[in-house]
Amino acid sequence: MNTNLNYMKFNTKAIHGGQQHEPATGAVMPPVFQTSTFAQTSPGVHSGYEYSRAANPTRTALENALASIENGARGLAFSSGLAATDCVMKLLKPNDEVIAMDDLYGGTYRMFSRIYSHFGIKFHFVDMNDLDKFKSLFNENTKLVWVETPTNPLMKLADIEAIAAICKEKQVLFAVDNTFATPYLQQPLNMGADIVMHSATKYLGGHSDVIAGALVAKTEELGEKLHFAQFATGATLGPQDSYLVLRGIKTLHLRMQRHCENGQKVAEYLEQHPAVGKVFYPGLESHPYNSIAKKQMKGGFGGMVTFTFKSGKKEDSIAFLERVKVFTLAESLGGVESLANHPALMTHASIPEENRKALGITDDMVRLSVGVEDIDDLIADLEQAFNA
Ligand code: P1T
Repeated sequence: MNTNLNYMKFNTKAIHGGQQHEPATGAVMPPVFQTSTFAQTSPGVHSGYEYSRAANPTRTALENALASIENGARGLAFSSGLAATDCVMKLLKPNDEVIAMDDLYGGTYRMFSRIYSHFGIKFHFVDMNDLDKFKSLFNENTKLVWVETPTNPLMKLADIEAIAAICKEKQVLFAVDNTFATPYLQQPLNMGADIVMHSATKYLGGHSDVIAGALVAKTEELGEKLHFAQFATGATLGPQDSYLVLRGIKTLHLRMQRHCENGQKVAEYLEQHPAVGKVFYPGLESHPYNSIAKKQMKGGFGGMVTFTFKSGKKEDSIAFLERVKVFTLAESLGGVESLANHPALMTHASIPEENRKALGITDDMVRLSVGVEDIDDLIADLEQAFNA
C-alpha cells in the first residue's frame, strides 16, 4: 500500500499518510532501525540509506507522516522543537532581519534574542494583529516572518492568510509554529505559509515520553535546503523517538477531539469562577481573536487554557498550583495527562521581567494543558484547588 495520496481526509492521513508496510516482512508498523550506518555493495552504491544522520528508515516513516498531515512536500524530524526552529534560522545570514510575533514560547524568544542576535541577525517582535505596524517593519533585509498561533502562553492569534499574503507580496519566507493548534485544527501551509514547525514533544507525540521537533516545507526545494542544514549540523531525531512520535500521530485526531471538548469546558468553568480574573482561550466568545480562531481553526480550539486571578496576587497562583492533584504541576503540554504551569516562574522565565509585564504575562498567571481525562474529575480538581 502506498499512501502518499493527498485525497485522503485528515483522520485517515493521521494513520496511513506517507506510510508503507515494511517491504522485507510486511510489518504494519516500521521497525525501529537502531543502526548508525548501512552496508554498501560498492563505494557509493547503497539502498538509499548511508548513515543515519542523513536518513534513517524509521525517521523517514515519521517524516513522510509529518508531510502528509501538514500537506507539505517534505517533513523533517529533529531532536527537539528548538532544534527544528534552529534549523530554520540556519537559512539566514548576518544582517538579515526577522519579524516575529511578540508572544512566543520563552525558549524561542531566548534563541532569537540571545543566540542569533549575536550572529548579526536582527529581530523585530510585534503584535501581528497590528498589520500596519507589521508591514512597516519590512525592508530589503527582511528574510523571515515567524509566528506562533495560538501563542504560548497568552493564546493570541495571528491571521495566517493575511500575513501569508503580505509575505508573498514582499517575497519573504513565512514560518508558523503550529504546536498549540496541530494540523488537526489548523493547516498553515494550506493558508499560504512556507514552513510549519512543531514541538513534536507536545500533541504530535501526545504521551509526554519524548522530546522531538518537526519541520514541514511546502516545496521540495525549501525542504531540500532545510534537510541540508539539518544534515550539515546534525540535530536529527533518533529511531526510537521517531517511532514514538509516529505512533502518537496515529491517534492525534482522537486525542485532539477530546482535548478540544475538555479545553472548552474548562475555559467556560473558569470564566464564571468568582476567583478568576481573565481567561485566555480562543473558543470563548469573549476572546479578542475569537473571529480569527473561527476562521482558521477547524473542529475546535485546542486544549490550552490560560487564566489569571481576580486578586492579581502571585501567591494565589502558587497556592493553587501547589494544590492541584489530577493536574500535574510541570512544564510542557499536549500529553494525554493534564498539566499546570506558572509561565512567569517556569516556561517563560527566560523572558526579561519588563518584557513579560509589557506583554501581559503576569505573576498571577496559570497555564493549563487540559488532558483527555474525564471532564468531571478535571473540574472537581480545579474546584478543590480554588477552595482549599
Ligand atoms: O521543548 P521543545 O521540544 O524543544 O520545543 C520548544 C517549543 C517550541 N514551540 C512551542 C510553542 C513550545 O511550546 C515549545 C516548548 N514548550 C514548553 C516546553 C512549554 O511548556 O511551554
